[in-house]
Formats: sequence, structure tokens, C-alpha cells
Amino acid sequence: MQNILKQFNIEAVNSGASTGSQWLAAGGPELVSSSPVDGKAIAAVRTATRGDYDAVVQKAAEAFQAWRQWPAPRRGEVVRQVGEALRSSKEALGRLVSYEMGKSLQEGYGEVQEMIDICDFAVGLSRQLHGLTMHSERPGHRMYEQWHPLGITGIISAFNFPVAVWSWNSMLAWVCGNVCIWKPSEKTPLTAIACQQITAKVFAANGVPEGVSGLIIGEREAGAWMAEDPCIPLVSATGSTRMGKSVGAAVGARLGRALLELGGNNAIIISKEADLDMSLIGCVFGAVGTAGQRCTSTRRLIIHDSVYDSFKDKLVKAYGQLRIGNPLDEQHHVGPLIDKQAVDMYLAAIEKCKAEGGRFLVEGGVLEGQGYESGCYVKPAIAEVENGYSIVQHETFAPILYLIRYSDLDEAIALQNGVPQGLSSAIMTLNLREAELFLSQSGSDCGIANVNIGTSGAEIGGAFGGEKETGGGRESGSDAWKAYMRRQTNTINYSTKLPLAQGIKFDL
Ligand code: UN1
Repeated sequence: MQNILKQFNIEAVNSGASTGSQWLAAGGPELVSSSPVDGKAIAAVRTATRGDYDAVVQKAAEAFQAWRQWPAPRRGEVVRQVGEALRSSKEALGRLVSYEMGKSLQEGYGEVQEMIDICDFAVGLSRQLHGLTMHSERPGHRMYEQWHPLGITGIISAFNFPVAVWSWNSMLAWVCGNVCIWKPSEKTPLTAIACQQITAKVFAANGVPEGVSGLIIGEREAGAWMAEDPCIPLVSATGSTRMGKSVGAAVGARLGRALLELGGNNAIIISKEADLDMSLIGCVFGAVGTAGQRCTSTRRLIIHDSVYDSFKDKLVKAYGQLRIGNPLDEQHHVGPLIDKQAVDMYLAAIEKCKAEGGRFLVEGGVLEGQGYESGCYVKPAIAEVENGYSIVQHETFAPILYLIRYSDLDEAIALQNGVPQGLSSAIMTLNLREAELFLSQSGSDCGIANVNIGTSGAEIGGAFGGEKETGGGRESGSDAWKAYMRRQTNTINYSTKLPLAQGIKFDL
């Protein structure tokens, strides 16, 4: 790990405020990043003060004046080079993600791969960013629309995808001509510094103005500065519904734009016509992958009566084979939770579930002893519940899987939709009618609905996000780029007259 810290110059930086290649003498209290893997302190960072924040915003605003005038394909070329730099840093950055956040090494690499993929996507996009043309009702007139950059994009990201979520936002925002200021989770500041260093080198080599990539490391208040700041037309926030409600309200109060990607309470329906063996992998990875700390993690399985017992037995058997331990050791399936506070929330959820009547088929608990010294390793648990329990309605960011029975598909869909969140959903079935009903307007109410794959692990090419308390925003692929731009409708009169629309006569 020392080599990786050196490679990204992390200890030397010790600052949580940057305008790109320059690091400010951040004046806030020191934040020590500890690894949930072994409980050891990795490095410390000085947090940004309000003054540091203002300086970063100032630099970003200046940089925008120049950056927006770069042709989009040239901005895309810079992003292409960021993708190349990420390719060569994949091993080191993936490992740092795994160590600072606690996800498995494979998932750490997978996260960097998502960054590389979004760079490729953004490069192609930089030659598109297209608007429509319309036919004018007036002779000698032409109408069309075009998309312009917005200005500063504020990015608030969560600990669970400490680097990929930033890249989904920043790479698109940059090719669109925006400048970005990133407020990463205070739980994962070091991976953010590493990304800032990778980008800074590429930007400097291409003469990108200082200020196009700003970084502010701080506690929750730093996110509130962005949410309240009228200098930031768009705030894209990924994290808990609680955070999203406060950011959304603050941005809304000043009529700014918020792009929210918040909690999920994702379910998989296991139909009587499912391929049960294949479904098992999707369900187990969805529930225990990243130790249940993805917003797309599978939290509920809604299982048909006729296969309930056999699928339950398969699950319990599979959970018995899970190896929990140091995520950097590739033989382990499940790593730690992010910190002890997360462990307390996991334990409280188990207690609450039991108090509401939940029956645990696989008991949870905190692991102790050699290899578990950080106190953050927990056992993935499975409970039989009712969908209406208040704990089942709530997103607990931990590996607790709830089982619910159903007897007909309409009931299963109602159960799947019967939670406040609406991010990801899936059905396992080989029956075309069932699959199509699930995907229809009477089916899943989520932003993501899958057939015969699980709820997590979405590809970057699709728009990512969900409905209801998930916040309604879409990041990443498809036409999510439109959220980072302002649309302008243009009408051009190339005739010698000035006719008014709607046939209005106005003669002088
Ligand atoms: C998140 O947990 O905030 O679909 C993002 C997935 C990943 C992204 C998750 N591609 O599971």
C-alpha cells in the first residue's frame, strides 16, 4: 500500500482542497482515513474550509469561461487520455479502492473499469451532443435546438463507489463543456486524491485550464455549501435518501438543478418458471457483493410458493459456503462494512427485524478474532419477513436479505413496488408472458428492471437511477448527458419580412 500512496503522492498532498494540479493549504481539521480491512489509519487529509471552497469555486468559474469554448471533440480527446491514464493505473487505483473502502479486489478493479468505460462513452458523446431541428410555421424561418454547457457541476459521491460515480458525472460534464467540483465521501478521501492526481497530469499535458477539476474534501457541511451556492447550477448527488432530501431541498429552494441518485430497496422476483440454479448466483452476488453496500444490492427476494422451499434451501446452502475476510485476498467473497457505525446499523436492523416478527434462516453477527480486528466484518444474514415490516421498507446498507412469498405474479409485482424506493428490480423467469408483464407499464416501477439477471452491476451504457425516493435522476449512459446541459431553442428569420407566430397581425 505504501507504494500506491507514493504513486499518487497522497501523503505529501495532505490537503482536501484542489483546483486541479494545485493543492491549497486547506485550513480545516484533519481527517484520518482508516481502512475497514484492518482498522489501520492509512493517511490523513486536511479538510477544506469555507474559504478554501470559495477559492475553488472562483477558479472553477474562471476556468469555465475558457473551457466552454474548447470544441467538444477536443474536450473528448482529453477525456480519452484520462481513460488511458486510468487503464495504466487500474491495478493501483483498484487496490486502493479495495483497501480504503473494503470491497473485494475484483470489485475494486471492476469499479475502475466502469471509469474507463465511461471515458470511452464520453469520447464518442463528444462528437454528438445533438439537438433536434423543427419546421417553422413562418416562411423563411428555421428552428432548431442546441445544447450548451451549464457551468459548474457539483458532484457529491458516496463511499461505496468512491471513484466510479464521480467519473460517470465528471466525464460527461467535461465533454459537455462544464467544469466540476467534487465533494467525495469523507469516508474515502484518499481514492479521491488519487483520481485528482491522475486527472491533473493529463489536464496539464493538454493545457486544460486550472479549475476544470476541483476537489473539496470535508464533512457534510461541504456538500451543503454546494447545494446552497447559486454559483453551482447543477448538483449531482449520490447517497442516502436522507442526504438527497436535504440537498434536493436546498438546491430546489434556489431553483437550481439537482440530479439525485439515492437509496434502493431492490427486489428479485423468483418465478415458478425460473432457472433456479442460474438465479442463485444473481441473488447471492446481489445480496452479499460489496457486503450489501451497493445502492443496487438485492435486499428482497419475492419467491413463488411452489419453489419457495427448494430455493430457500439452495440459498442457505450457498450462504454456508461464503468466505468472509480480507477483500484483498481473492479467495474471499465478502469483505467488511465501511465502519463500525455501519456495523451498529446492521445489528440494529437485525434486532428490529426480529422484534417485528422476522425469522432468521441464516443468523447474522459480527466476526471476531484473527483477520477481523477492524470490527467491521459481519455475517450475511437471511430472514423470512413480511413486506410491510418497517425495517423491510427501509434500506439498510448491509448484507441482510429478506425473503417474502407470493402466489400470483400481480401480487409479486405489487410487493416489489410496495416500498418507498424505486431503483433496481429483476424477475427470474423463462416465461415470456411473465417477463413482458414485469417490464410493462403495469410492471416494475423502478428505473432499472431486468430479466434473468440480478439487480446490481448495471452497465454504464444505460441511464442509471430510479424513481420515488431514489430521487428521479439519471446518470451515466443513454441521454443522461442532457442533465448536464441547458437547451436553447433558436429561431432564425432569413426572409425579408417579420411575420409573427400564431398569425398575429401587428402593423405600424
Ligand atoms: C451505487 O451503488 O451507487 O449497478 C452504484 C451497479 C454499479 C453501480 C452502483 N454499476 O451495481
